[in-house]
Amino acid sequence: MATSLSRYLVEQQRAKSNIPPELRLLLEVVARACKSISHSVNKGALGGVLGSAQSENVQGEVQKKLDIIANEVLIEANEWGGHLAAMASEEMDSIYIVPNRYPQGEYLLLFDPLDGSSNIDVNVSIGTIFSVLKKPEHSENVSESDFLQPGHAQVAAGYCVYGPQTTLVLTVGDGVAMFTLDREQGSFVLTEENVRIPKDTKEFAINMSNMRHWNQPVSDYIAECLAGSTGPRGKDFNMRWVASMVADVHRILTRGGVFMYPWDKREPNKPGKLRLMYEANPMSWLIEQAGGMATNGMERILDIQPTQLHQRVSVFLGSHNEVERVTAMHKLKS
Ligand code: P6P
Repeated sequence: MATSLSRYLVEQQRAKSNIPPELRLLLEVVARACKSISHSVNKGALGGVLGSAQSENVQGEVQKKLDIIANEVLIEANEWGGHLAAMASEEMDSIYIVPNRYPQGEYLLLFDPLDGSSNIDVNVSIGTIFSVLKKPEHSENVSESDFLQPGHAQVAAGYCVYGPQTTLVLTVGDGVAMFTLDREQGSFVLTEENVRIPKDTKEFAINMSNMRHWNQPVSDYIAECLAGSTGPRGKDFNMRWVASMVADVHRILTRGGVFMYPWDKREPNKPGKLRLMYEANPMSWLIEQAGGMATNGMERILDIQPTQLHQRVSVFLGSHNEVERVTAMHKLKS
């Protein structure tokens, strides 16, 4: 008998008491929202959902129609349930406080509603990334500062990748489980649990077109990979870059690898491109829970104390020994 997401969450709570009813409701609501987003994504041109929305988000990026649709789906699915106090999204300048007409709960939900949107119009995998925090006890009226918690405070994190399969990947701090959407049943079915990333890899993911902008440790690390069996690594490497973090991370969770989006000289005041709160933190927790490692080149991403909701961070994550190596190269140069 296939294990549904609901059964997995109930049995996880029964065994480990780490998914109280309100959190289970939250995760099931997010999963239902991802099913709805998957349906819209899969329609593509037939649903009139491709192309630009002719607007910009807080990041100054042009929003795709599906970015806005996915954001609205997540807001509408979660605001009435009584499990959340507020939400934060890559697509919204400030937090969304649950309206007074609904009861407020003890959780905070953060998400990148549709990551990798530059791939939407070219039919390449994209995804939804989410992170769950608890509202601080002392907090009467929820505010943005309540969200500024380090990644190790997350109580749940995951993503849903909209690719050849629609797969939900989740951790509540007791390993990583994967659920594939059974479209005939309309439910997510457990297809992998206790996901483990190989400690070593021969595959790296980075946008090579930025090479001239990297700092020395990244240049040195990539040069070693490119030298392959003729260089200090003594083995040849392969390269992948989907330009969709969800797709790259899913590949790494599935077969290992190292993903890098480092700081570069183009905008020296920006620590990196990716956002800490709703991209790097949830993905880093998943990677660590699967036996991998995630740093900003110098420190564990999950230990970074946020100061702004939309702050960015350099990201090195994946197979433990590779991330350890490139991090050590940064520390040597610091
Ligand atoms: P570039 C997508 O826009 C994203 O935020 C991540 O999903 C992805 O890894 C990265 O940016 C791609 O950036 O500069 O290669 O297009």
